[in-house]
This record gives sequence, structure tokens and C-alpha cells, in this order.
Amino acid sequence: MIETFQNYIAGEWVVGSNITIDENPSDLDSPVGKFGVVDAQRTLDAVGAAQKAQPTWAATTPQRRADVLDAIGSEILARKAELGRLLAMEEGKSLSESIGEAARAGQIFKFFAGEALRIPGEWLASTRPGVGIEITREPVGVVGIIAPWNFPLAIPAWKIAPALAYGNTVVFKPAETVPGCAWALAQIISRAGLPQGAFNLVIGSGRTVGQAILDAPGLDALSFTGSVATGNQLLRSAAQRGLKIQLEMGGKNPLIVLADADLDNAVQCAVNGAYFSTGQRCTASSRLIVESAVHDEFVERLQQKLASLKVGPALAEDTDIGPVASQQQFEQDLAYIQIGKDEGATLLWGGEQLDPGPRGYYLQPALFAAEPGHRIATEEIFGPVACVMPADGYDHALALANDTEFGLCAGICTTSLKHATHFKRHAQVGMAMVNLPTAGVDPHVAFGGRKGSSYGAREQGRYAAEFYTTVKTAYTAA
Ligand code: TXE
Repeated sequence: MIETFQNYIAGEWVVGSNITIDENPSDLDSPVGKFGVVDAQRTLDAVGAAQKAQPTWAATTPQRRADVLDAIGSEILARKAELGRLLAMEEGKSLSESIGEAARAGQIFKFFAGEALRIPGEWLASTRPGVGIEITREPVGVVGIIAPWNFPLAIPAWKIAPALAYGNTVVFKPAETVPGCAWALAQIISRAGLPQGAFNLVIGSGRTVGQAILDAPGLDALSFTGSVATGNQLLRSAAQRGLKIQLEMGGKNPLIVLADADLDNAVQCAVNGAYFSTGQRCTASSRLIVESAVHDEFVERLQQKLASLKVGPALAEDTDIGPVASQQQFEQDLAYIQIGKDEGATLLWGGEQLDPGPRGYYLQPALFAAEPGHRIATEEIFGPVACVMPADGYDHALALANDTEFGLCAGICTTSLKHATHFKRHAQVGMAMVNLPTAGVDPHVAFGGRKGSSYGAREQGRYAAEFYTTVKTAYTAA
């Protein structure tokens, strides 16, 4: 008997309708579970419940909010192996990557448990005699959270934890392909002592449930991670109704390798950044920009490394790279590999559909030699597909790195302090990495990008307060 993952509205578990199979991308014949979706009215009920609970939750003491978040974090950490297994089965990430993600979700709740006790404020003397000014942060109200499938525990955690820490209530919509992780997280949250209705889980399509959240009159703010197209659509609707919004969207992140780099480390950074998590990370290094003097040697070493990677079922112990997460994403990856071939890029390695045993979405990591203008070198593919291109020195490499509509993350491998320092200052991104993969960030510091990658306040760390609070300036005459 497989589990039916349920919705959680106003403190009640709701099965939902249109019961659908939750697919296991490693083995299409062994589904993860079943789930039912809610309709627009149920979504409005969830927003209504969050609205009703918000003043009660905001009036709790910081210690109470810290205790609730700490309890959630502790349970996630205690059950990280079990949650990681569910995540691996549902999303296709390797088991070690999945357990790592579960642990990170737990740490994020622990971090924001501490932040609940440290909500900052200021006191300043007025320019007028005898007047004092207090600047405080208050909750925004009801926050809608629309999440993608690629980090089904960590991304919801880094949105839900700060929302609750600062006294907001939440309506959370996961991507339809990962209802199991959302349900498991909701179960843990439901036991932690929140007032009824303070946290709600609504499963369903973006068109129905996502749109209903956005349109709900009781919604005060919306945090979204997903595709550029959906993000921009949400931004237009939010602008029309004056809604506070935060968007994390795509990336086409460059990794520069200079001739003076430690090439072993550079290859490791490229493999990790471009292909781990099956390339399904907004911070993935999909453009490898390599100084001409070491280009051929780098490519040869990278190909050797790719040949040694095992693509297989997410739960298999020897798997380095799990399957692609869904049929839709698999078709998108294969389509881009064909586009690359058609536009004249040279496929240097991989790109073949694989059959390691069970029926699943298995794809050999692909490496193309591409021109900067090729579509595969400019558009986000979101799969295990990277492009390598030569550069004539640092200045050319930096120009290529910045020549993109995106600006999430950029990396450089070099032993030159001069180039590393210049790169950190001049890469047009929200996050810069030196001698590290572009993917893999810390949970306690700001996350986000520039240009077409992000909109609104940064996520995570203390910077999360910008989005999840509103500032009040109060004047008092003595
Ligand atoms: O994204 P969507 P999908 C990119 C990546 C991937 C592509 C499509 O290139 O191949 O997007 O993925 C909800 N109103 N990224 O289809 O559609 C949707 O239900 C309200 C990159 O998953 O943007 C889901 O919960 N909500 C990205 C969430 O939005 C709507 C991570 C994301 O779905 C909606 C994920 C609507 N009209 C995908 N339409 C990254 N860079 O991290 C959809 N949704």
C-alpha cells in the first residue's frame, strides 16, 4: 500500500481530488506515493486560515517562535536519512546528496530559530529636541510560498523558516512532482506547536492553486522560485495589485578556468558544479570558460572524469548522478542536446539516453564545445549539459562570463590574487566563487542574483528579514 500525500489546511489534513501517482524518476514502475490536489476555493480557505492565525502567531513571544522552529529543525535533523530517502526517490538526486539536503533544511530551521530571538531594531535621537525615534520590524502578514521541484526540502525550508520566525503565517504550494517531500515537511511542522492555520500546504498546479494564491485578497507577500517565464508572469500580476514579491529564477552560470589554475581542482569544480544533482540547480556551472593555453588539457581531463561517473538509480550506493527528475525535464534536456547539434556545437562527450536497469529518465552527462551565441550557451537547460568555450586571457574570460541575461552565480579557478580579487568585484552576479564550484552555498548568508535571475530582496541569512518584515519608524516626544 503506497501512501497518499495530503494537503494541510486550517489545521486539518485534506486528501484532495484527482488522485494522481507521484512518480519515481529512478524506477517508473515503483511509484513513491499518490496525492490529491485542492481547488481554488480550498486554496482561498488556506489563505483565510493563515489570515486568521496571523495576529495570534505575531503576538507570540520570540522565545515561543524560536522553540517551534527549533523543534522543526531538530526533527528534520533526527530523521534526515529517512527524509533523504524520500527525496531521492521522488526527485532523483543521489542518496548522499538527498540526505545532505535534508540536513540543510534542518539547519535552516535551527538558524531561523536563533533569528527569531534577534529581530533587529534601532533607536535614534530625532533632529527635534526631546523626540526619540524607534525603527522596528513587523511581520508582513500572510506569505504565499511557491516552490520548484529541484530542492524539495531546502527551498521550502529557506522560505517557510524566516516567514514564521518573523511572525508571518504561510500558505505553501510545492511543485506537483514533489508532493511527498512537502507532505513530510508539513507533518513535522504540524506537530511543532503553531496556532491552527499558521501553516498551510496546498498541492496543485500553478495555473489553479498558484494563481489562486496570487489572486487571494488576503495575501500580503509572495516568495517564488522557478522558471523565468512563470516568475515574470507573477511579477506583472503582483505589480498590478501592489503585492510584495520576491523571485528567484534561472541562471547560466559561468566557471572561468585560467591558465594558472590548479587543473585538478578546476576539473573537480566543473564536474561538481555542472553535473552533480543532475545539473538541476539554478547555480549549476553551465558555461565553462577556459583560457586557451589550458583549454585542450582541461577538456581532456574533464572527459576522463565524466567517463568515470556512474549514472544510476538515486538509491543505489555507487550512483554519482541520479536520473533527470521528470519526463518534462528529460524531454527538455534531450531537445537542447538536439538544438546544440543542429546549431553546430560539437558534442564532446555523452548526451545519450541510458538504460542502467529500471525504467527511468537516465541521461549521460553531456559536454559541448559551443560558441558564446549558441542557444545552448545562453539559455538555461537545467540538466546535466554544459558548454565549454576558450578565452584569450582573463579580460576576455570575464567579458564572456558577464555576457548573459542572467546574474546568479559565477566562479573562477585561478592562483592569481589579482585576478581573483578583480573577479569578485566585477562579476555581474549575486554570488561569486573562487576555486569553488558555482553550486553549493551556505545556509546562513544571503542567496540571490542580479539581472534576469532574481527580483526583490535576497533570501536566507539575516538578509531574509528584508522580505519577511516591514519597517516601522515611530517618533515619541518625551
Ligand atoms: O517551473 P515553473 P517548472 C526552470 C528550469 C526548468 C523550467 C520549468 O529551466 O526546466 O524552469 O520547470 C508554479 N502561477 N526552473 O515547470 O513552471 C509551479 O506549479 C503560480 C529553474 O517546474 O516555473 C511550481 O510550483 N504558480 C528554477 C513553481 O511555480 C505557478 C527551478 C515553479 O514552476 C504558475 C525550477 C502560475 N501561473 C525550474 N505556473 C531554478 N533556476 O532554480 C507555475 N507555477
